[in-house]
Amino acid sequence: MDLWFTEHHSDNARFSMKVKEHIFSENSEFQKINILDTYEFGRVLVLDGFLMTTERDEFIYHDMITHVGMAVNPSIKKVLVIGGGDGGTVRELTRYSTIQEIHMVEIDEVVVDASKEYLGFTADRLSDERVTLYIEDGIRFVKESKEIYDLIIVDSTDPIGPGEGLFTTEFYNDCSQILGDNGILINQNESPYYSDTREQMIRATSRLKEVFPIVEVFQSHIPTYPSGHWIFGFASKSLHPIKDLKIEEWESFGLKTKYYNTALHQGAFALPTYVREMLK
Ligand code: AAT
Repeated sequence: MDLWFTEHHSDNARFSMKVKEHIFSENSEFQKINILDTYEFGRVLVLDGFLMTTERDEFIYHDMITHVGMAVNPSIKKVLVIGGGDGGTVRELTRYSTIQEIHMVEIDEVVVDASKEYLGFTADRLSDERVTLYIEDGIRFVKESKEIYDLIIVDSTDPIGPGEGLFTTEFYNDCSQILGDNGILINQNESPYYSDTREQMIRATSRLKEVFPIVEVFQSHIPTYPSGHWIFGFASKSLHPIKDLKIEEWESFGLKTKYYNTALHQGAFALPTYVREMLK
């Protein structure tokens, strides 16, 4: 009999993929973790029934969550990643030889260990010598940290369960305290399409605006996330994502990216009218 994984995208819409093999399953202190091998999307990481990463389309998410900030401030040297236990965001960051320190704060050690074991395509750079891994709640880490970062990437689960506090005004305020004057915060900011994620996107964006003078959102196409239309937030104390884009400097890194490029960077901030109106 065929085995299928199904994610509920709304009360009336579901998304399914045919499973080749169920590789890993564990209930951690924080969430239910599953890793599956699928025919269409390769290996996939599922937390509490929601897809986090797939081998086939993770490049889109990890390119967009990493390179947009790096191209606005190519001098970024010290980066904080909150969440991101699969290691994909850290992998993209380690490609910049100019980055000196990467701190990653992931609440769930089981996600990291399982990713190292079964998802080498994202986790293989967690051993880079510039990376320090903290197994800790990102909310507390940010509140107590005395460091100053150039870039904070919030690579979090959706605002239910352990990820909920990563979408609050208080958390964004704490992030702002540990960002330098040219600091940038990038977050995964949900989707405008279905009603649940739409409300989450609107709320997160307006809370970012309470804290940061510059807030813009940008979009990308992620086939395995609900509706396939996904939004990221860009927040900064001083840098604008388009006016301050450093095309030549970023090109001079010579990175070969599969999704991101500087033309797409500019286009990604051009939003569909219905999304613009939601965020007014
Ligand atoms: N790189 C894409 C994968 C993720 S995983 C998000 C990670 O955030 C998970 O490993 C989860 O354990 C971690 N996390 C959740 N809450 C916290 C917290 N409070 N502190 C630190 N880490 C946390 C993102 C997928 C996005 C999915 C969109 N549908």
